[in-house]
Amino acid sequence: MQELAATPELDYNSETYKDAYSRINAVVIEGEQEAKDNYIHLAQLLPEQQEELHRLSKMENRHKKGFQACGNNLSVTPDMEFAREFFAKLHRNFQDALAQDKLVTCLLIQSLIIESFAISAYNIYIPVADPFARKITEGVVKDEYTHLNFGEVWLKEHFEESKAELEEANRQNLPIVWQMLNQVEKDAHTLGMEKDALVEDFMIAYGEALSNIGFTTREIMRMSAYGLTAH
Ligand code: PL3
Ligand code: FE2
Ligand code: FE2
Repeated sequence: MQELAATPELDYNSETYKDAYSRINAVVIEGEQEAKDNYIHLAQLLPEQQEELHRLSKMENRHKKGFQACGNNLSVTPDMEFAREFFAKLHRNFQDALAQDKLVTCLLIQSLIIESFAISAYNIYIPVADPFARKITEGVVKDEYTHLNFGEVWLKEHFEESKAELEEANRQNLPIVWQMLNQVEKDAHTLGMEKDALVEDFMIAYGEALSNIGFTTREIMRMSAYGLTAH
């Protein structure tokens, strides 16, 4: 007896699969582009870490190219307009924070929220991906853990003075993540990914990051509740 994936066989070449893929693939490509730009912007606020941030930005560009290849491989044209709309709120909040030199908020949005989002999405995707995309995504997700760590390290070193701004940035941005997930829930399901699993993996990655930075379990519980319940 073999114990393989519990999901029924996915037909990667069906129109249904490819239609859903055109949006999910676009969202991931746009996410990598957003991350690439954000690391360049972060280098303005953290000049002493410029070299490292430029290195991270280049990795994001490679990720973007990898996911573009995944779309190509399935003959899917990514719906980039959908994806830009999908990221619009997080994009605007990052840009607003940047304009006000709010480094802590920028780090929360890029290093914690976007990277945790990527880690959860990619881990859930790997077991149901086509063989070409699986290989690429496995390589990418390893990098994303190091990106999450970059933000953790800085925020841990500056925890006391960053704490209030982190809580405020969490309150403003975490609800947006749940809105984003709702928008792709149906398409993700078509690709064999369940929303509950995505939420669970996101909270594990994000909660662990908050814990490593210095938040207590009680504080993490309180912060995680934002957006899940009505606020
Ligand atoms: C950071 O390096 C990249 C950021 C990418 C963020 C992607 C978010 C995707 C959310 C969509 C959830 C559906 C699953 C997608 C699986 C490939
Ligand atoms: Fe990435
Ligand atoms: Fe990343």
